[in-house]
Amino acid sequence: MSLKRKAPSADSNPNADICDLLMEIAEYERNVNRNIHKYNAYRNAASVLAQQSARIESGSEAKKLKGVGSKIGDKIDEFLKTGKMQKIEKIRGDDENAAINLMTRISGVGPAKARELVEDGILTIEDLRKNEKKLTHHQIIGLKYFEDFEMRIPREEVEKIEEQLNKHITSLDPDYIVTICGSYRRGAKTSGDVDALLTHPSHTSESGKKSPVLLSKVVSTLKDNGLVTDTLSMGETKFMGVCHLEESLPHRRLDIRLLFHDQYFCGVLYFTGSDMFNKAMRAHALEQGFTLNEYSVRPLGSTGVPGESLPVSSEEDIFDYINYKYKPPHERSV
Ligand code: 8DG
Ligand code: CA
Ligand code: CA
Repeated sequence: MSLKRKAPSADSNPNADICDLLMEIAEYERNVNRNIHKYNAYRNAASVLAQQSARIESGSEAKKLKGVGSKIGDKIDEFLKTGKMQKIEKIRGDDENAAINLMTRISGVGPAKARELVEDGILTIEDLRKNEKKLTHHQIIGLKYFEDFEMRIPREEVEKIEEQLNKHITSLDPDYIVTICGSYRRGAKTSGDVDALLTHPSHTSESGKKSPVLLSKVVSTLKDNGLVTDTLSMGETKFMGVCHLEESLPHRRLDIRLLFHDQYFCGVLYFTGSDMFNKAMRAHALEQGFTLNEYSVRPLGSTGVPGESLPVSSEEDIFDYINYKYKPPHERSV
């Protein structure tokens, strides 16, 4: 999963401008100050605001919303009255902040590495391209495709990538199951990357390590066919890399996760997101006495200890267990 989160503002959000500013401050708090607490506070406020159907008219109105505290409320008020936020002006005016923020946009570069580079006097992408020896393999590939990875992927292109993945993977074995999750599965018109989940009926938590299904074999096939061009990182269950459809198109970020067949739908639910939706659903599960994660849904005993994983053969099963009204993927973009 990338660390880079997107503003939750949708096309129809009447507070989109405020949400974007709050997300800009959120990112500054995470990337420059490394203050995850403030990062979450700004992000939550932006998310709550994005869910309002009408334009917020004042800071005091904003403060009435759960998730908007008094300091953030004041900033919203300042913006509504003056059209500006001093905090934003300050953030944008500081070259060092801007450079740290820029560096964190490179795949594989986190806030600590970004600060280290800037302290070494590297302030631009051009500077960094002359100093590749400071970077890991992942970061070098992230830098190589910096411009490409910044571009959103049109839905039609994800459809083509999906088609190619399916074709090559099922030619290896027709029983493989591939699902593209993330924003694409939620129906988004564009996506930041491609989140592919993979399973096979013979690959279960029982068969476990003895299973002959290997992610490395799948990735080799995709490389042989030219769809996958680079590897950022490769584990037994998670591949992070790069794919490319044709010369005229940018290179795209592709993640492939291999899941056990009996845990597949919990994974599909989790990786479809959005992460705000997941948070809300997990909280509801707890209220109903269940613990839910990317692998399983389990009942909590009277002492709060999770029991055995419940059998799941669809996403609907999970909603049913925790007594949550089923929401199709396109209604999960909160
Ligand atoms: P995008 O790529 O189009 O920008 O959006 P996305 O597909 O929703 O985001 P993503 O970063 O690719 O993450 C895919 C899913 O992973 C996301 O929809 C829900 C799940 N997820 C969580 N928590 C987190 C988290 O902290 N970071 C990330 N990156 N993903 C998370 O539930
Ligand atoms: Ca992703
Ligand atoms: Ca994604």
